Amino acid sequence: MTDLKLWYDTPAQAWTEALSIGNGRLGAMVFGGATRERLQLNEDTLWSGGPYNPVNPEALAHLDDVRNLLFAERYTEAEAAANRWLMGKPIKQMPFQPAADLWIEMTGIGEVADYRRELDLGTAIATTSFTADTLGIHREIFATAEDGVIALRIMAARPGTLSLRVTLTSLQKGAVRSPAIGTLRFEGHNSAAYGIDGALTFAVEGRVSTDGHLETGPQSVDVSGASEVTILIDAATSYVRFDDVSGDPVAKLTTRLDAATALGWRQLRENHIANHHALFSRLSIDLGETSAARLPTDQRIAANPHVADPALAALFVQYGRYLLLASSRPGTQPANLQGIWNDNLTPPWDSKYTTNINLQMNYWLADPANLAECIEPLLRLVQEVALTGRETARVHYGAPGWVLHHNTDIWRATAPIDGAKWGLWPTGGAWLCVQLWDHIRFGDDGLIADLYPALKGAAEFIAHVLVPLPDTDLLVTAPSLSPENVHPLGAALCYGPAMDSQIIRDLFDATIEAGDKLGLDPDLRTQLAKLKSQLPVDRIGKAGQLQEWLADWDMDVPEIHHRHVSHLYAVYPSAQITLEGTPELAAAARRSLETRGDDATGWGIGWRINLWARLRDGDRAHAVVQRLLSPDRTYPNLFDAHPPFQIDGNFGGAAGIIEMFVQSQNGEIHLLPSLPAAWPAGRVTGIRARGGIEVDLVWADGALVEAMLKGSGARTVSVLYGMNRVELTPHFDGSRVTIADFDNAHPAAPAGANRHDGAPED
Ligand code: FUC
Repeated sequence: MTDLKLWYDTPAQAWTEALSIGNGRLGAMVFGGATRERLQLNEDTLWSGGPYNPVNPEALAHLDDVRNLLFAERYTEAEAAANRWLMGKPIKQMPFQPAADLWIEMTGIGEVADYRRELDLGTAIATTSFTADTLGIHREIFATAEDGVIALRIMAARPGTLSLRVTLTSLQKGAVRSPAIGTLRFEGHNSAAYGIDGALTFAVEGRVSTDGHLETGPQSVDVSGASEVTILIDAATSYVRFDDVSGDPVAKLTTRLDAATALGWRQLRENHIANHHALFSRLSIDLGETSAARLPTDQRIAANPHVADPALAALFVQYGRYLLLASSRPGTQPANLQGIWNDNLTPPWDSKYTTNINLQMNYWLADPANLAECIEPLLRLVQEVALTGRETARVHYGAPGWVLHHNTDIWRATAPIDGAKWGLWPTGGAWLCVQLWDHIRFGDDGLIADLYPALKGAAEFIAHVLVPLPDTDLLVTAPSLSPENVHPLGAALCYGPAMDSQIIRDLFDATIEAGDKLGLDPDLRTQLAKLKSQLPVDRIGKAGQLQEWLADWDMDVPEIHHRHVSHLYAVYPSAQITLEGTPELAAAARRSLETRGDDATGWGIGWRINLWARLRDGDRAHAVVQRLLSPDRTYPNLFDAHPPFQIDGNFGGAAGIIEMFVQSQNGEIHLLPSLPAAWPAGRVTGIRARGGIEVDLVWADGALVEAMLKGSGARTVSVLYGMNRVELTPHFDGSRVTIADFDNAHPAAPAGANRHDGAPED
C-alpha cells in the first residue's frame, strides 16, 4: 500500500509550499518553520461586506432591446447595451478574507538538523520534526471536525527544554488582547468592498497550555522550561446566514474552546483520527509504486513529467478527497475557489463561488470518491440562492422562479456581474440543480423533497425566459453566452448556446422526474416536456465538430484553444452524448476536444481528463493527467495551479482519474473504461457508482482480474467490461465478477438511442 504522505525536507517559504489542514469551517496553512512557525488561519464565513441586494431596477426595461439586437445579429451592440443596462449593482461580489496568523517563535534554539515536515492524509495530521543542537523537537497539528478547533502540540525529547513565544496578528481591522492567562484573542471587523459596508465582527483565539512556565503579556504568550506545549485555536464570525449577521463570535468560540480544553490533547487527537478515518478510509487506490515515490513530494512533482510515478496520481486522488473533507463538511460553507485557504485580502477572482464551471467542479469528486456527506453545504447554498435569486429573476427578467448567473458569494448574490461577456449567463443555478439531482442518482433519494423547490423554481425561471428564435419553431436563451468564449463576431453575448440547451434538458428532465416521484405539479411537468421538445438539438459543424453555438462559429473563434469546453458538458458531467447512444455526436465531441487541445488552466485540464475518460481514451486521459501533475499546474504542496492557486483543478483532476476506472452513466456500470497502458496493474476499493453501488476492482497486465460490487440488492444492473456485459444484482455483502464471467458473456449490445440525445421524446 502506497504511503499517503506529502513530505518535505525544508520548511515552506511560499504559501503554496505550506501544508493545508481544515475541518470544513476552519483552515490553516502550516509553514513548518523550525525556529519560526506560521499558521495562516481562515474561517469560512469571514468575507467582506454584509447582506446586500445587487439587483438593477433598470434592467428589465432594456431586456428586449438587447434580445432584439442579438436576433438582428448585432452582437457587439447587444453586448455594449447589456453592459450599460443589464448588469448587477455593484458589478462585483464580495471577496473571501483571511482571518489571522498565529506565530510561534522558538527562543534560544541552536542549529537545526534532521528536518522533516509532512502531512499524513490517513490521519489528517501535519507534523514537523527536527533536532536543535541534537535535541529532538516534534510538532503535530490538526483541524478537527469532531470538536471544531485546531489543535497543535510541541514536544521536546528532553524534559524542560522548550522556550517559545506565541503571537497573533491579522491583516483585518481590530486588536489583540489577552482575556485570560495563556490566551490571545484578536477581535476584529470585516472590511467594505465594492461599496458594500462590512457588517461582520469576528474573533480569533489561541489558548496556550504547558507543563512549563507561562507568562502572558498583552500581545504575546511566553513559555519557558517546558517539555510540551499545547495550543488550541478557533475563529468565529457574527455570520448566521446570508441575511443575518447577529451571531456572537466570542460566545461561539468560547463554547468550542472550553469544550476542547476539557477534552485535552489526547482525546481531541483520538476523536479527530476516528472522525477522519471513518470517511477517508472508504476508498483506496493502488496504481503501483516506483522509486520516484521515495522522493520528497515537491521533487516528485518536478520529476513526474519525465519519470514514471503512478503512486503520485493515486496520492493526488487521495489528496483531493482530503481537501474535500477539509473544506466542506455538513454545516459549513461550500468549498470556494480556494477551498477555505486564502492569505490575501484581494484574492484572485475574490476566492468566491464561480458557477459556470468552478463550483460545480469542486463537487465532481464527492460521490464517486465516496464522500457524499461533503455535498451538504452545496445543497444549502443552492437552497439559499433559490431564495435570493427570486428577486433577481423578478427585477431583471420579470420572471417567476429564481436565477443565479455565473457567480455568487457568502451573501448569495445572484445578479450578473463583472461584465456581460462573463456574467450575463442565466443557467448557473440550473446547472447546480442538475448536479444535485445527479448526486441523488448516486443513491440519496431522501433528498428529492429537499431539492425539489429549488429545481422547480429554476425550471419555472427558464420556462419563462426561453424565447422563440425568429422564423423557427425553436426556443432559446437570450441574452446568454457560452462561458466565457468570444465568438467570431466580436462578442461573447449570443442566443441559444449549446451548453444552455444541454443544461436545460437535464433541468427539465430532473424536475419532471422529481415532480413525478413526489406526485406534484403535473401541469408544470407537461409544460416542461413540451418546452424541452422545442430546444435546439446538438449540431455538428463544418469541421465535424460539436457546435458550441447555433451558428457554425467554432473554427473561427479568436481563441481556438479556449480553456472552457462548455458545449462538451453533454459528454461530462452530463451523459447526453455517449459513444454507444449517440456515436455521431460523440465523434463530433472528440473532434471539438482535439481542436481545443489538452493544455488549459488547472481546472480546464481537470475537465479534459474527465472528457477523455468518457470518450474512453485512457492513454490520452493519462497524458492529460501528466500535464496536470507537473510543476506548471501543481504547486509543491499539491495545490492546483490555475495558475494562481485554484482548488477546482484538484477536485476535477481527481474525479477524472476515478472516471478512468469506473463509470456509471445511463444505468450501466463500466469497469476500467479508460485504463491507460501506463497503469497496467492496480487495485481500487470503494468507488461509488450511480444507483448506490460500491465497486472494488483488481486488474493486472492491463486487464480486469475481478470486481466486487456492493448494493442494496434492490436492482439489477448491467456491468460492462470492454464490449462484454453481465447482469448483476449487487447485495450488501458483495457480488463478485471475474474476467471469466465477461469472457463467457455476450458482447454488449449498443445501448440504443440515448433518450438524452436532444431529440424530442416519443
Ligand atoms: C472562470 C474561469 C477562469 C477562472 C474564474 C474563477 O471565469 O474562466 O479561468 O477560473 O472562473
